[in-house]
Amino acid sequence: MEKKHIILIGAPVDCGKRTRGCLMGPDAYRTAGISEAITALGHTVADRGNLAPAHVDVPQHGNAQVYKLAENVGWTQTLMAAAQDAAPEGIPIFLGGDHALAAGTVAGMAAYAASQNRPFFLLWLDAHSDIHTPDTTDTGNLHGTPVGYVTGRAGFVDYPPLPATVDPAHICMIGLRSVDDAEHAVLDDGDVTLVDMRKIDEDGIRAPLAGFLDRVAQVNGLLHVSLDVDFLDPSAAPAVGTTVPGGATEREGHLVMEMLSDSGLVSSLDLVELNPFLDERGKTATLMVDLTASLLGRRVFDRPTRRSL
Ligand code: Z70
Ligand code: MN
Ligand code: MN
Ligand code: MN
Repeated sequence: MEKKHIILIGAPVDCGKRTRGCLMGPDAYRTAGISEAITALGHTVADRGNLAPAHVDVPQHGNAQVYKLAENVGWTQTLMAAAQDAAPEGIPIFLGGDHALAAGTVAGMAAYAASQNRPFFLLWLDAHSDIHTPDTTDTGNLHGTPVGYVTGRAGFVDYPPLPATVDPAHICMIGLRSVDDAEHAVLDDGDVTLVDMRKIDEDGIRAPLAGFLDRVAQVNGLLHVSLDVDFLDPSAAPAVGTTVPGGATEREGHLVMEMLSDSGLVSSLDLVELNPFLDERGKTATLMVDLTASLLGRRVFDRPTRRSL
């Protein structure tokens, strides 16, 4: 794989839901050796440390359930700027933090793509579709809304204006198994490519991902990958607030990352929803670091292995 410059950006976002602990995520990745794993593959790494959210004043949202709106808006502002700042210099990896951070990272990367006149694509690896708005969320947890924001849905009144909206036809979601009614209402007849666990069981994870990557490659697109820990089955990745059984296996996770690596299309990555408080002896943090290494070129063999017929 071509040698890259990787920029680690700590985003200890913990305001996207009520269960606390994701703020420890960035340091758990560092403790699990993320810099060393990347350097070992021949890439260069710059760790920019942890960011803090901009201070903003916003009125209480009309939906009284909405939790910590001001902090979410502040993080969105900060991370949108951080993504646009880092993208010209290398591949930013955002060390989360919960999935609320993707409102900023995806919006920032989409703005960068627009500035380069490159089409922008989003691969969402998650049990959830996270396409609520502050008005449709039942829980008020804004980590369930970042895709709603970046696709330009109404209701994000106090958020920064989007420099570039993401075309739903340029989004592929893989690993879905927990989608709320209000999310079905936008997804069922929409343009997002939906790969739920049934599709993975029937066709394997390779075919739908290959189809999406072909589409990105055909137009020389720029691809942001947002990896939620709960994409994986909780037996492999237990360090999440709400476990959703029936997720992707460790092997499926690695295959996805290896295919992304081979494609050469990935411009940026979110590692989100790791709650180190809930981990088992660092197992989930370590797996997320290993998946990142697969994405950046780590292989068992560096050439295709011989097959017996
Ligand atoms: C639900 C909600 C969610 C992640 C949970 C769950 C959202 N749809 N997202 N965990 N990563 O509360 O809106
Ligand atoms: Mn998510
Ligand atoms: Mn999720
Ligand atoms: Mn439906």
